[in-house]
Amino acid sequence: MAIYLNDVSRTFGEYLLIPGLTTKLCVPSNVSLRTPLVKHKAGEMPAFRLNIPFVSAIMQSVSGPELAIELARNGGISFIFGSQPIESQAEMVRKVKKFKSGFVVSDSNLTPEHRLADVLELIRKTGHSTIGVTDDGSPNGKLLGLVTSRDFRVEKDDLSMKVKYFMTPFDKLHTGKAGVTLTEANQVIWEHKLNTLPIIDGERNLLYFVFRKDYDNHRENPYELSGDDKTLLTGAGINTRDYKDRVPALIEAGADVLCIDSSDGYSEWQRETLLWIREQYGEGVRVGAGNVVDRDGFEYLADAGADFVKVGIGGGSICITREQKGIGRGQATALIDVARARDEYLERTGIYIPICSDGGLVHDYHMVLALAMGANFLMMGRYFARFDESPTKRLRIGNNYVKEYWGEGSNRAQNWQRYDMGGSEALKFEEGVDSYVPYAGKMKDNLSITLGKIKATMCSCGAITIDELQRLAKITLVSSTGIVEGGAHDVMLKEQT
Ligand code: MZP
Repeated sequence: MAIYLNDVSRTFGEYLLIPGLTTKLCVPSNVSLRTPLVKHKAGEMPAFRLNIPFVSAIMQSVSGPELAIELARNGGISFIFGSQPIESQAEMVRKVKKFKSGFVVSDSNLTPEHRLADVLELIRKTGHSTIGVTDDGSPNGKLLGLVTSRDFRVEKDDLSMKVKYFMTPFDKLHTGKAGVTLTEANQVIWEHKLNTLPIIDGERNLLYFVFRKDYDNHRENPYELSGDDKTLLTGAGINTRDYKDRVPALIEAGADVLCIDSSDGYSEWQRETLLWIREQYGEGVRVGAGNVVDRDGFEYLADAGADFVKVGIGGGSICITREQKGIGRGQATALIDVARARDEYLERTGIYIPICSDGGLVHDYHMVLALAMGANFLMMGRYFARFDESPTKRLRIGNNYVKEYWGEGSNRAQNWQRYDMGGSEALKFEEGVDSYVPYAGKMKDNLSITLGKIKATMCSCGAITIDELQRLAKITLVSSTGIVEGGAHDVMLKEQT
């Protein structure tokens, strides 16, 4: 006979936090959101910690290099999506690792043999009006000159004119040497009234541009998540099919943490993948696994060597797995079950394995509930997809701006490895949808509001760390009428009258 779990499968919207004593120490400026990312022995420091408990979903429409850079600069980490060829994923990882605040790898480059028509086409495509002229047209080729809008007149010049005849040649350029600091580079820009300073290495290869206009954008970021070598940290998604090729390429590219991306991670394929990584790299490569929704799944992946475990099946905003396959569990119930298993595992083994609540976080208060229920960090797709930095297009629909957001299990993403059921049979049905989300502007502005709310709630609960929140939180279930009471009710809202 089947096993029946009699507890109702619940989600975040059904719970509220009851305030605890707010001491005078409990002010938002005292709150630390630092949290462990990977497994560690009790009482020891984990190899990786996050400065804010947010990670971005392993999705095409979310975690590209631009978002990864911005999230790491704000204290979280992205997992660059794995549903792409190995080399292009590795290239995205490299892009994050190469990022230096204020130093931009040139994305518009041509050779001296290109023509004015190519210049115009490139400007149209990238929207950038500074073009590096290198011997091979690559971002890091030997620098031969620079083209900006001051070097040509579209109305008068012949479109077939070669770049070498109108570029500003190398010997007329001011350049900075590798290793120059941002302050020094800006000093040169200021002294010589430049718009751009190319930075080159000893062989004259172009490394970066420093732009005058970026000057104000690069104030210190107190939460920035970087390693000992000062590069930003980044994660990357892997799957249980091509890991023997993908993992070495990602490690070579500089990925700091990996995560097996699967909608249902309680499988022998995940175990095999984890064991292979341990065999090859020992503890030197950190890898999360999942997703699971109960104690059994957690313990299986913990025993197989996972560095963290992701929790959540079917709760994602773009997910239709529950409708299609009838598997899943209310996200709050799943999290509470796995958090208990994590704590008991710690008692038994002395090893702490962080857990990540993945998917279904809609309101900011859901985030603080998830942390209170035991999540060490939160993975979000929809939240990040709305920002300027996500890789998708911003569109105008009627009077609203939106961004595209599609599931990894949709026909558009074609990420069938994530839904792999083994064997050679191709997937027959979709588990995700293609959608729009409301455009919300810059990540930094949104994060400051969300984190502000989380800190305020923690103070109400008498906690200034996530660990304290998890120990002190009093959580209550709410009835459906109680939920109605929680919103504005029995008044006529001015904006609707
Ligand atoms: P959300 O933050 O948009 O609610 O959920 C994001 C999470 O949904 C991802 O991290 C992933 O676990 C899951 N996901 C991604 N694609 C699909 C799908 O196509 C999906 N079904 O469920």
